[in-house]
Formats: sequence, structure tokens, C-alpha cells
Amino acid sequence: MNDRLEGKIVIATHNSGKLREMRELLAPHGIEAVSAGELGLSEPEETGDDFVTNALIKARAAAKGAGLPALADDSGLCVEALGGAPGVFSARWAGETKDFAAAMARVAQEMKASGSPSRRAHFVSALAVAWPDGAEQVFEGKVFGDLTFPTRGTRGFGYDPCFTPDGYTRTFGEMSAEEKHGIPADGAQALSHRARAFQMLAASLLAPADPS
Ligand code: ITT
Repeated sequence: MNDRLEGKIVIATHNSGKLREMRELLAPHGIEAVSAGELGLSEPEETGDDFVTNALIKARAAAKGAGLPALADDSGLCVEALGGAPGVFSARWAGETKDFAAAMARVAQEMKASGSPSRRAHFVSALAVAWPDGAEQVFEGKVFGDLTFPTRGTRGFGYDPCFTPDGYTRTFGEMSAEEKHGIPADGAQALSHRARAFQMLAASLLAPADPS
């Protein structure tokens, strides 16, 4: 039986865009979140070939390193015409310099080379929670949509400017934080992959949100 998450936890990410979103998601639940970067924890190698495995690798390492419950996200963009790439390699396509303009240009170029007419893609987020005693849980969220080139928008992070979720005409890069990953007060499904995974996590592990 897992504990609920309360008090202080470590967010096992070194990605500032993700960290901002995860802090915003946790704030209404009374959680104090410190990041792996702030604690000086090193980044474990992501050796898994799926999102859940990599999320668990990061959460376990941070729980052990910090002696606190840890929350990790492993996520990425899966492009139908590319057989699901970049997938777990989404961060690596941006290279050492984290150049997402170059990563999105590579997606566009490889889609063209594939000859497929499909513009379909989805984002995946696996959120893993690990406790120092070895307990763990994982929640996975997805959002489907179309790829948009030329890219549009400067908000969000990573591949946001090239992804238009189903039912919308604007890319994630053109949306406010609230629109992309806000949690609807009426219990409806959130929009982003990470917010959808978080809704499942919150229902299972967190105290109810305080709307104030
Ligand atoms: P950590 O492992 O330290 O958390 P990372 O950036 O290496 O950071 P991942 O291995 O999970 O994280 O790589 C996921 C990549 O997928 C991330 O770098 C983004 O570029 C992209 N991605 C994930 N969620 C996204 C989102 O909501 N919007 C845009 N791009 C996203």
C-alpha cells in the first residue's frame, strides 16, 4: 500500500519547462516541491526504451539521493509517419545545446522524407512516484493532434510550437499555461499529456486541491 504524497517531495527533473509545469500542478495540493537540480542530484542515465521505465529510473534515483518521495516525468513526442520517433529520444534530438528549433526542423524534414501524408502525432507523459522505502506508482497521459509546420508560438517549451491538439487551431506554443496544463475545476479532462497523467496521480495520491 502506497502512502499519499504530502509535505516535501523532490521533482526529479533538470528540465526547467517541465519543472515549472509540475510546480504549478502541485501547488494547489499543499506540496512543497524541491527540484533534483536544486538539491544537486546527478541525472541518471535514461537507459529504458519506454517512457514508464525511464520515469521510474529518474524517480528511484531521486528518492534514494534525497531521502524524500520523488516525482519524475518521462515524456516525448511520437510521430505517426516516423513510426513513433522521436519518442523516448525527444530530448536527445535537441542535442547537447537543447536546440528545439533544430529538433522540430528534423521532425519536419524526416516527415517529408518518409513520403507519408500523415501529420498525426501524440505527446506522452509517464509520471512516476518513488518513495525512499521502495514503493512506486506510475501514471500515463497522452494527447493526440496534428503537427504544424511552419511552427507557431513562443510559449511553453520543447516541441510545443509544432503541435496542435485535436479540437484546437492553435499550437501548444500559442496557448497560455492555464490552457495547456490547467486542471478544469469541473472535473473535466485536462488538455496536455502531463496534466492528464497528473489528474490520475492526484486522484490516487494527493489531498484535494485547495482552489484559493
Ligand atoms: P528530465 O529527464 O531531467 O526530466 P528531459 O528534458 O531530458 O528532462 P525527457 O527525457 O522526458 O526530459 O525528454 C522529454 C522531451 O520531450 C523534453 O525535453 C521536451 O522537449 C519534450 N516534451 C515533453 N513534454 C513536452 C511538452 O509538454 N511540450 C513540449 N515538449 C515536450
